[in-house]
Amino acid sequence: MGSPHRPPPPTSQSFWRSPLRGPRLTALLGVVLLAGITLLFVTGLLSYAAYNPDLGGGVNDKTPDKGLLGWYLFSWPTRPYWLYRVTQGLHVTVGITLVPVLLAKLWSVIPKLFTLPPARSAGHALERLSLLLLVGGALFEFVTGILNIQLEYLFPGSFYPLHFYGAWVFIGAFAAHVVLRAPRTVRALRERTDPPAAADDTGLVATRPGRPTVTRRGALGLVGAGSLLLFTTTAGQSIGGWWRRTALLAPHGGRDPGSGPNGFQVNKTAATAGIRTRDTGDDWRLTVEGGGRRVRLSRSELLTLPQHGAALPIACVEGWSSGDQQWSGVRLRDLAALVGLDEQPPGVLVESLQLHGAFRRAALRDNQVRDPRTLLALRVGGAELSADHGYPARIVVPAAPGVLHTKWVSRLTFGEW
Ligand SMILES: Nc1nc2c(c(=O)[nH]1)N[C@H]1C(S)=C(S)[C@@H](COP(=O)(O)O)O[C@H]1N2
Ligand SMILES: [Mo]
Repeated sequence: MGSPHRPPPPTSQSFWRSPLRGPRLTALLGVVLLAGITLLFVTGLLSYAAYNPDLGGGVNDKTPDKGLLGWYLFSWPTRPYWLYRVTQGLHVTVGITLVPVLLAKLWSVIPKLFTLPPARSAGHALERLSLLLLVGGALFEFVTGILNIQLEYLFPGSFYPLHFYGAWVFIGAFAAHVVLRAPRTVRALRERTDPPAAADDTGLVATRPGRPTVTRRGALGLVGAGSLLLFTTTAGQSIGGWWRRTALLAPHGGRDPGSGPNGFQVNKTAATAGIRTRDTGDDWRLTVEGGGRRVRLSRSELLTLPQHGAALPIACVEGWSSGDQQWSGVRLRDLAALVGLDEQPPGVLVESLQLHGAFRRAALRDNQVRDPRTLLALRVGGAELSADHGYPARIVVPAAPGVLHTKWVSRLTFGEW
């Protein structure tokens, strides 16, 4: 026997009492998410293309079984040189900024999660299943993305496949949701106010509303303020330089990289990569292979080759950037010419001294090798590279993700590998 004073269960619409809920609030948050998530998806796809995943041997590809999901891959360009810094900075910054909006949106529809019966019809069952993929997919993508930024590969290596396949599952459910809800959203945005519960066919409006503690405008303001706070404490890591100090939430912002020409962001130190000083001393040689030939060069020999400069940033998938640094060293295409590949040099496999780790080697495409700003850098900001920045030599490539900027290089193989 139900006592009149027992609170209703969450499966009852009268359990949910906030007078803020309603189709208009949900629609407003939904439109912001539609714009934001579309941007996240596009910049995410671009980031994957920027990794050169379809280069021979699958050296760079963390999702070799992607099949048709790689349909859109194209040759990532080398200009403008700040391209990846912008696309990935947007991906990470917008992702973090959207967190309060996503949480508010989920809050605004949470009564629907408990609706009984679980399915009224086959169509309704299908719709609820797609909502499961939608909500689960959104949470999964945000959580894996944020963990990757904050904790430096909590799931080493497997972050990429998780985030990649998760994105496709999520975006499928998201597209279906946008199409199904478009009419309702447009209607809710046209009507200036949310309907009273009696006229509400969305099941969002409280049937027994409690007393408001904040106006709807105030609630939206809180969400916006939360987003703004996250934005201002994150964006600095992508902008770099002085702005890094404002990046309170960006994990790499706090680590002091020291001062001087080498005083900028270090992702992985020589010590953590297991680089021993005796391997980078006078006995170090660079092996250049290709076109059936092989040359070995000491660092002083490399310094007698024509030296070129390029102002380029390191920009990591995690969203941070070093800002433009003045690198100098030998053009990769000049090194290809040393083994006779001076006309239309091919792509290159770059290998480092490092014995273990996912990023000890990387493949660059022919357009990257041919760009005159792609260097085997020996110096930065007029000084020798520091051990942590890749001494004796590291790769820099315009517009490419940080992961392709191999440090402690020991071997270059042009063409087939
Ligand atoms: N040998 C080697 N090179 C490497 C890496 C690595 O782990 N090992 N990390 C890469 C990644 S993911 C990035 S973002 C940049 C970071 O460069 P930095 O530490 O000089 O800022 O170096 C790249 N080069
Ligand atoms: Mo990176």
